[in-house]
Amino acid sequence: MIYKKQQQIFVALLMVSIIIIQVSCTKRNPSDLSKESIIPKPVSITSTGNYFTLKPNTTIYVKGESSELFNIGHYLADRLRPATGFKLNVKTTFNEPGNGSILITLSGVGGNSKEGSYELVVTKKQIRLSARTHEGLFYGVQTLRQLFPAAIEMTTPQEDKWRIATGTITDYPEYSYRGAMLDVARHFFSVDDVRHFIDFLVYYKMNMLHLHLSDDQGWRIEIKSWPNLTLQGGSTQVGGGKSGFYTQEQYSAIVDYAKECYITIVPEIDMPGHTNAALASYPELNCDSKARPLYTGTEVGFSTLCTSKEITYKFINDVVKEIAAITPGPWFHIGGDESHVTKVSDYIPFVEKVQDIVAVHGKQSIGWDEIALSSLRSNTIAQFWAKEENAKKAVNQGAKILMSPASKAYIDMQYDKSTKLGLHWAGYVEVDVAYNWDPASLVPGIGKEQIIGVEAPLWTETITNIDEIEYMVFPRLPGIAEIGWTPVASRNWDEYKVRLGKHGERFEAMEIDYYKSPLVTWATLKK
Ligand code: NGO
Repeated sequence: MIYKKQQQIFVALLMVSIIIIQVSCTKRNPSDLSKESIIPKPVSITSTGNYFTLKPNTTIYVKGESSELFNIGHYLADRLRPATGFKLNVKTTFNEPGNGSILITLSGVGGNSKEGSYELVVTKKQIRLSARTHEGLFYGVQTLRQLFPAAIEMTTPQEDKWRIATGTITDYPEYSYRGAMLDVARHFFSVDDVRHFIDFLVYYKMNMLHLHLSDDQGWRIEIKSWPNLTLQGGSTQVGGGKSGFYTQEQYSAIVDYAKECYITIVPEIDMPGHTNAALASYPELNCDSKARPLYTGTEVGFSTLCTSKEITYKFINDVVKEIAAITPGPWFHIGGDESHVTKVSDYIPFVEKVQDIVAVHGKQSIGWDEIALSSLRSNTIAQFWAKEENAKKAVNQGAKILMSPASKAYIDMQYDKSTKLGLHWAGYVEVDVAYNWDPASLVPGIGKEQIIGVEAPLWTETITNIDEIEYMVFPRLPGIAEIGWTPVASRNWDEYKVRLGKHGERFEAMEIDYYKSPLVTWATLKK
C-alpha cells in the first residue's frame, strides 16, 4: 500500500517536472525573430521560424586578415564568454565556414549603402553578420547581444540555452549623430566611470559622447600651457569636497576606449560664460584682473571671460589647440549658453572669433543654441536646448541642428515629483515623455534635412556617483537612442514600452540601478 502511494507520488512528480521542462523549453526556444525586443527597433525583420544554438564549440570567423575585423570578433566573443562559459575561438577564414559558426564579413549587404548599415542572417546552421563598414558590423554585434537571453550579460557562467530565432535583420540609422552628454564639471567622474557610460551608449548603438569638461565649478582637463586651470580650477566641485581632472593621457585613454567602440568624443569648453573655474585660476582672464573665488554652488549665468582682452583669445587658442591635438573626432563644442553677464554686443563677435580659432585647429564648432545670435560658419552646429527662435536663427543661416530639447531629452530632469535626484526646471521627464517626440516635427520650420541628430545631456549638479548616473540614464537613454536610429513611422510608445519592459532583465543582468517607471511592466530574471 505504502509502496503504491510512493509510486503514485513519484509518477506525479515526474509529470510535473516534465511539464516544467516543457514550459521552460518552449520559453527558451525563440522562433519568431520579429517578436524579439531589440532597441533601437531595426528597420526590417523577417522571421523564418526556427532557431540557432550557440554551442561550446562554436567558432567566430572573420573573413579576411584585417585586425579591425579581428577586434570586432574578439569584442563579440568577450561579451558572450562569461555567461556561456564557452571558449568561442575567433579565427580568420577566406572560405564559407561550416555549420554552427558565426561569420563576420565586410562583404555584401544586399545593396544597402546607408552609413552604419548591417545585415544579420540567422539560420539554423549559421549566423552571418555582414556590413559595408566596421561600424556597421559593430552595430550588428549589439543586435546579436540583444537576441540572446538576457542572462548573456551576466559575468559568471549561467545555465541557459543560448538560442536565437532565425530570420534576417536589415538595419541602418535614421540620424548620423546619436549621443549623450556627461557633465564631468559639476561633479567629477573617473575614467572608469566614463568607460562605463560609454558601454551604455554602445548597447543602444549611439555613436557620440559629448564631455562637458569645464564650468563654473570645475576645470577637468589638463592644459599644459595653463597648468593652474586644473591645479586650482580642477580642485573642487558642487558642494565642495574631493574632485579631480583628467590628465591628457587619461583623456586620450577615454578617446581610445571610445574609438574601439565606434564612439566619437566631443569635448566641450564652455565660454564665455560658465567660466568661473578658469577665472579663479588666472586673474588676467577677468576684466578687472582679479581672480574670482572658487565656486561650489549651482547658480548659473554669473561668470564671463573678458571678451575685450587679447589674452583671452591667446588662452582660448592654447586650450583649443591642446585639446584638438588629442581629439580625433571632427567636433569641438564651444558652449556659449547662458552668458547672462556678457553684453550681447560683446558676445556676438566673441562667438565668431572662437569659431575661427576652432577652425584653425581643424575642427568644426558645436555650440548651445544661443550661438545663433552670432554669424555661424557654414559647418557650425547649433545644439537646440531651450529657445526655438535661436534654433530657427541657426537654420536660417544654413546651420544644422543637434536636438536636445530640455523638456524631453535632458536626462538630468526628474522623472516625477517623487524623484530625489535631478532638477525639474524644464518639467518632469517620465520615460514616455523622453520617447514620445519626433526631432523633425518639434520646431516648426525645422525638418529632418536640417537636423544632424539627437543628444541626451546628463548635467550633474545633483549626481555624484555611477549608481546615480545609472538611475537617471536608465530607462530614458534607450528611448533617445531609438529616436536617433529608428524612422518615426516605425515608432510607437505602446509597442516600445513592451520592448523596454523586456530590457528590465538586461539591466538586471548588467547590474544597472534603473528607475522602475510605473508606466512599464518590467521583466525580471528568473533565478
Ligand atoms: C542648462 C544649463 C546648464 C545646467 C542645465 C541643468 C544648458 C545648456 N545650460 O542647460 O548649465 O546644468 O541646464 O539642467
